[in-house]
Amino acid sequence: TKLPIPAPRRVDPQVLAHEIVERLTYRIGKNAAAAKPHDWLHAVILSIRDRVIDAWITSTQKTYEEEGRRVYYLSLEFLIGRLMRDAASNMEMLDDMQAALASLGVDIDIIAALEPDAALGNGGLGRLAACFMESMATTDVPAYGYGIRYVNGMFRQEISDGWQVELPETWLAHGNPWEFERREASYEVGFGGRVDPVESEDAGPNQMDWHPTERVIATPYDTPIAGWRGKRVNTLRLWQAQPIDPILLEKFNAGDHLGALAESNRAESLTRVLYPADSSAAGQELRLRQEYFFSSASLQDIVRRHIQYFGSILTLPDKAAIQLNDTHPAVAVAELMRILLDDHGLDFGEAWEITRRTFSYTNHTLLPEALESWPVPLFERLLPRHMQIVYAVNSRLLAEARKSGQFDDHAIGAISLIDEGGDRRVRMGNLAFAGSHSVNGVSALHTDLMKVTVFADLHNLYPTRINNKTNGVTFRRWLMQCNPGLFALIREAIGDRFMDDPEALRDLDPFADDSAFQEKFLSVKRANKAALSSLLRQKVNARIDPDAMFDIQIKRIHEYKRQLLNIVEAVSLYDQIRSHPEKDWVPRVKLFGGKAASSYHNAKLIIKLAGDVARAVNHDPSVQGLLKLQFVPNYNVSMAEVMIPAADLSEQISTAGMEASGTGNMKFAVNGALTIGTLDGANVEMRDHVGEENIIIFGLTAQEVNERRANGYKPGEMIGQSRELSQALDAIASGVFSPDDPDRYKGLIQGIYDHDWFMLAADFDSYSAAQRDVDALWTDGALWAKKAIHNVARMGWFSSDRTIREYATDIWKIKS
Ligand code: DL6
Repeated sequence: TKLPIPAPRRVDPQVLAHEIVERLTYRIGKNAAAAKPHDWLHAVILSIRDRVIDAWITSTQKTYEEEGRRVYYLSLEFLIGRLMRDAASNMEMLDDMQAALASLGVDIDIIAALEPDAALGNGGLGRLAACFMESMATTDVPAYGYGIRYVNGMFRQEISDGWQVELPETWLAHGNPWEFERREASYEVGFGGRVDPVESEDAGPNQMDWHPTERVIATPYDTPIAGWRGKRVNTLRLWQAQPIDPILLEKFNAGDHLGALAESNRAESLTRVLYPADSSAAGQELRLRQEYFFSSASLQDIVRRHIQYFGSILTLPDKAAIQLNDTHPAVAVAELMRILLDDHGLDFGEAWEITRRTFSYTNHTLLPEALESWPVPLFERLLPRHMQIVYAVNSRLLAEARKSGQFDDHAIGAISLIDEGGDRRVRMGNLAFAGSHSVNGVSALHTDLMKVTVFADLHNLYPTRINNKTNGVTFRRWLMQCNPGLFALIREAIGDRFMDDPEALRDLDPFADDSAFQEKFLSVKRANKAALSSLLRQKVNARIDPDAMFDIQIKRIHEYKRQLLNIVEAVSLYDQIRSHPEKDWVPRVKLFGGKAASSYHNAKLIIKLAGDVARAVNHDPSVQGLLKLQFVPNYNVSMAEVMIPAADLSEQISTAGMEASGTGNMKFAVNGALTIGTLDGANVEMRDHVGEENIIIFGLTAQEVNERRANGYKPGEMIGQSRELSQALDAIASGVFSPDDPDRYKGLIQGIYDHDWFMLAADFDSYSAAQRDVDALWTDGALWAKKAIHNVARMGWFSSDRTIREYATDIWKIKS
């Protein structure tokens, strides 16, 4: 069924210009002559925000009147990026805003670039949460996002002498005009202390009295998130920690000035920084405190709202669906149990039933090092009542498993919420699994693997609980806003329907064979590449030819994502070009971007290697114009918005079975890049949608990776069989690219000879051959364009609107 296309809303630019000047005068206190660029930015944001607020209030009222179920998305990360263009575009006022500003002599692009990225996340998981917030508003799902208002989000990366340097990102330095502080909705959150039984006659059967020794205040800051065409505006509620007493005057007056502020500093440091760890558990006490802090504040808020509107706690699951974004908020399971047992006096079985019906959990990784667990003594010291609850849940869980008669001791050990091997630890994944009615993976392959790896035994115990929800991305930000050239071209070809129904992009498919359209498509790409070239010239003084193939790998730096494979292949290509200058080599620019976790040595070394190889290659006259490498510093959402539309080739080359889904892969494809990738994560489903002739797949499958590992994989043998690979590895290991420190990469390369856990050697030849196929394809511009257009046309299914509709129907049981 085809949706009617809503008529676009227009706002008279003159009216808008008046509104902006009014905000400038009365909210910022300046006239146009005195206003600095940041003042204009704030005035513009305030004018957009005021229109968003009208829709926000209507949406909130509608939600209350409908009395339906609401979704609460608990996530320790929301990687939002800039909001100005996003909100203006969703409110359908971007063009009019541009005209209004032009009439005031202000360039929208200049002020838009001043807006800091809200980088409250590390990578894929956090950016997914941001896409979901926008899609929930677009698909009319009444939802609240709950997270932390980090004062310092993801660090700013500088490259100094080729090495990553981490600097604090101060996104709040100029204030944040999007948010509203809601002091009236603050809660106390406690830590530590002791637990006493409740002595009263009418106490609940499992009721306890927890007396924390430490308390902090959680204060919410609300940001409105507008959906497409402003249909619905939902709330992103981020908590900030504050002390109960801002200063201890007694100490201050006694001359102990530092001591007077110690408690205050301790409270505020709770939400000061985002842990920059991705795909590895942070493992520190402060992290557990952050997790409990935001989970507790969010649950208190949800329960308070529920009781206020619906009266009885017993109906909570009918009105609230709480989605746990990974295990970071998994302690919320124990917190809800505590509230139900201790504050509401329910019996254990009833409380557990309510809890399980309320929660659902999304798993985002199978990497063992990323699966969160907490030492029992730490958990018990910080959260003594929750520890009791975990034990109580565990004894019932294990009793149920034993009673079923299908598990041996080993399987019972795997189901347990407590890991008894080594030091005893609370397994947050198992807690989230046991406490949820739905557990989902984020791509078909990932979900299948979950069932046979991390959650194999829990899956056997609860065989209907695991389900798949393949990730998606919002096409408003990742096509319509970031690629205005392609957006206009698509509209010209197929009209506007795809703006409301992304799957209607399919109407573009026949244009893949239309040579006039191909040319227009290629000229849009060329313009995007020229824009990226000039940005890189300005930022890192790089000279990049927009006519070369732009081959891009941007994502967190991690060994499983195999930036190293890409660099080693570049070294091998460099050798081949020098050995055979007579061949028709395809000019290529290889761009890399991404941050390494601060403590991840090899990831930092890989960044250094990219820079070292780039220096050698880029200065070698024998490959001039044919091969160039560039590491782009401080990769973030805003940089992605420029790089992705400019890509010809998207590198999605993780070791099969290790990338849960990927979402960058989707953004590149819908922007008309061809993917070179393994059959990993959502690449598998992308191949099914775009067609295997329109994607370049190479390497081992997840099953083959598994078999190799199980059968005693010998990387040395593989390297011996590949002249290209062994030469490239030898060059790197022997210091060809690091004459200042010839041994710099010895250990890194030795790791490939010794164990090669990420199967670089096993996949190298296949990757290299695939790259030469890519070269051959590039020489036929029309064929390349045809395949790229098929990618754009067939990626509609990967809209996060589709993903959210699946969550809404299958998990949250609400209409969207
Ligand atoms: O589901 C979003 C995103 C996936 O696309 C990536 O494949 C996956 O690596 C990422 N997972 C994380 C791990 N964090 N934890 N835990 O960011 O999730």
